[in-house]
Order: sequence, then structure tokens, then C-alpha cells
Amino acid sequence: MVTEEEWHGEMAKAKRLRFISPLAGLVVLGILTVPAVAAGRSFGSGFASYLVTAGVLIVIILPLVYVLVIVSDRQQRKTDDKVRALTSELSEAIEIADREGVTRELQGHRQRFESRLANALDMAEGEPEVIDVIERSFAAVVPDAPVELLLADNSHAHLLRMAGVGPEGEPPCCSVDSPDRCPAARRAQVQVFGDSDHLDACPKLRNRPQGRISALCVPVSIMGRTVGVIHATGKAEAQVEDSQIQDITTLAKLAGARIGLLRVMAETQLQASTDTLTGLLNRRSFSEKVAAVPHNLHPVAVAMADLDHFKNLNDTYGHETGDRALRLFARVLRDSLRAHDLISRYGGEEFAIAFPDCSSVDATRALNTVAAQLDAAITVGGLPKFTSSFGITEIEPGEELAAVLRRADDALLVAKRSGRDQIVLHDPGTKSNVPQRNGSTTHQVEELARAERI
Ligand code: GH3
Ligand code: MG
Ligand code: MG
Repeated sequence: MVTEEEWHGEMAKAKRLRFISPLAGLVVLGILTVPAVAAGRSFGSGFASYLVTAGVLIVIILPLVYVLVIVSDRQQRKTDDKVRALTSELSEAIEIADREGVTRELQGHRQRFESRLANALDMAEGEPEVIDVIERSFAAVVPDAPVELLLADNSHAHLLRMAGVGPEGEPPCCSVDSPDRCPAARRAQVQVFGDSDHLDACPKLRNRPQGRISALCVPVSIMGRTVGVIHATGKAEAQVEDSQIQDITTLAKLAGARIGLLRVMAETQLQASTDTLTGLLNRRSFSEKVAAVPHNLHPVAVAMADLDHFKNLNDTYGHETGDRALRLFARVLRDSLRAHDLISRYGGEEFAIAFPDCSSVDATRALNTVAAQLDAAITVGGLPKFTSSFGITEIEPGEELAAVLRRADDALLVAKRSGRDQIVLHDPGTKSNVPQRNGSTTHQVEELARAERI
């Protein structure tokens, strides 16, 4: 390394030498001329004396000139060395600057990609939107390679292809079917396989239709648990760029974090809207959902259910058995009714149900099935026998839910008074409550249905 001080010192030395050499030469020549002329004269006069003088001068000056040449040559070489060192240092510095420029440009590109990706994920409101962002990011991260996202289902036992792209439209189609069977997911580590034929390549890469391939597998974690993998393939022995690994890792990290956040939010929302014992809607979310059901063009039936003599069951078999009975009743309701019926635990051992696009007669039929299924489920579940009473009505145009529930509750009260284990339908025509079950139930329901058809 040549310092600036050294360089200036050498330049000053060379300059001094250039100035001093001719001056010193003249002085030395002047001084040496005297003994040379004297020596010439001592050998005679005329041309011979000149020759002797010149010869003496040459003999004396020659070594001096030689020394001068050596000194100046050495100085020149020193200067040349310094120049060479400086030149190579300069080109090295230029090279480093170029490399840093490229690195800075890559970093800038990565930062821009990261911030756009984070922004897109932040705007994604549900998992399908997050998956869409991931799929669109593939084109930016690995533009020419088949790549896919495999995510575990709720059971964590199966990996499902959630997104996939490829230059010819075909994703890599890895055959792995569970996170435990994927080395990247199992080890929670990025895996790079240079050639599917290598001894230590993932077995799932062999025998692909594309033949020999290389692969990059980046695990996706949600809240610290590896739940999937981003899998990209390329030509065998193809060099995988560090920047690509970093970009896919960033994509996996940000997408996993967003999905995790969305799942926590969904879980919190679910917890806030459901009853913890039964998993049914709670009173507040039931009211909100029923308010959103249109009831002007199509009938919407609403039922109240109350378990019969539930206090006795609790007192006789214990609170734990009572809880099991409540859970069983909730499960029977869920399994017997339609997926879009709104079922809630309204409080204690009371349940409210709304049947969108369903008349009270059809709802009565559905609740008859519930009662039958309950009986069977109690036997299978080994619980003490219990029954339920129901009151049913229909929402009238523009009616508040509170008024509808009051009517359903009135019908339920009639069911209780009539001996329990009953379905009582509030008849909108006569505005009276009609029992629908216990002996004549089916018959009455069918009659009502026929009347409605007419
Ligand atoms: P009826 O047939 O008239 O409805 O009589 P009932 O005994 O069912 O009604 P009552 O209102 O007298 O008693 C309701 C019981 O439900 C009392 C209460 O301890 C029980 N209960 C309410 N919530 C729960 C719960 O979360 N778990 C359990 N195990 N029991 C509950
Ligand atoms: Mg009760
Ligand atoms: Mg009650």
C-alpha cells in the first residue's frame, strides 16, 4: 500500500535528482578540468596535451557518470514500482467499488421487493388473497422456473398445493403428501439439491417427467411451526443464486407471518362469536347473523329449544354429565340441520335456531329429525336419557328479532306445559300455538304441509 506521503516523497526525490545531476556534473567537470589540463600540460604541448587532458577527463568522469546513471536508474525503478503499486491499488479499488455498486443495487432491488411484498400481504384480507399474492410473487422471484406452494391442511397430516406456476404453466408437482415426509419442512431448513441423481438428493425429485432436475425447497412456518414448503425446480446442476434463495426465504417468512396473523385474528373472532362449551354461535353473533338474513321474499323460521328437566340431570349425574349432554345436543343440531341454518346456544340449556329460506312447517320437520337423532345419539354416547322442547315461529316482514324470539318462547312455554318433549308451532293465522310432536306429530306436520301446498 503506497501512502500519499510516500508518493510525494518519491516525486520530490526524482525532481531533486533531475535538478542536482546536471548542476553537480557542471561543478565536478569544472573542478576536474583543472587537474586534467595540468596533467595534459605535463605530457607536453599541442595536440598531444589536448588528447591527454581529454583522456584524463574521460577516465575521471566515467565512473562518476556510471554512479550517476546507477543512482538515477535506481530512483526511476523505485518510482516505477510506486506507480505500478498505485495503479494496481487503483484498479482494485475500482473493482471493489463496482462490486459494491452491484451489491447495493441488488440490496435496493431486494428492499423494494420486500417492501412491495409486505405491502401486498398487509392488504390481503384472507388466506386466499395471501395465496394469490404468493403466486404472483413467484414470477418476480423465480421468473423462469416451475414453483409451487404446498401447505398443510387443518389436520397437519396432508400437504395441499395452494399455488403453482411454471414457464409452460406446469408447476413442479412434487409428490410429497405430508409435512413429515418433506425434508425441508421436517428439518425446518432451506434445502438445495443440485441434481436429482445425486446420492443425497430428495427421493421425491427422482423419476419426474422432466428427467434430471435441481431443486430449491424453502420451509414455510406459521407461528413457529413448519406447515409447508415453497418448492422450485430447475435444470440439473443449475447454479441457484443466493439472491433467489434469499428472496424465496423472505417470501416464505412474510407469507407465513401474514397467514399466522390472519389465523389468530380468525380464531379470536371465532372465540368472540362462539360459545366455548358447544362451539355454537353465542347470543350476540346469532342476533347479528339473523339480522343480516333477508326475510321479505322467503320465509325464515325461528325456533327456541330448551332441554327438559335439565336441572334433574345435573343434580342426579353431576355437572360434567350435564356439560356432555349440552355438547351432544349441540352436535346433533349441527349434524341434523343444514349448513347454513344458524344455531346458537342462547344461554344455559336454551338454544335459538334460525332457518333461512325455510317455512315453520319445514323447520318443524327438521326439528322432528333432531329429536329422533338426539335419542339415537344419547344411546350411542352412553348418556342418561334427556329430551328437548321446541317452540317455532316465522319472522314477519320488518320484525325485530326480539319480538320473533318472544313468540318462539311463548310456543316453547306451551310445549313445556303440554308435558315437554314437544314441538309447538306458533300458527300465524290463528296466532295460537299448535303442538307438533308426541303421537300425532308427524300426521299434523304433514297436514300442515299439505295445507301450505294448497
Ligand atoms: P325445564 O324442563 O322446565 O326446562 O326444567 P329445567 O330443569 O331444564 O330448567 P331449570 O331452569 O330449572 O334448570 C336449568 C338448569 O340448567 C339449571 C342449570 O344448572 C343448568 N345449566 C345451565 N347452564 C349449564 C351448563 O353450562 N352446564 C350444565 N351442566 N348445566 C347448566
Ligand atoms: Mg330446561
Ligand atoms: Mg331453561
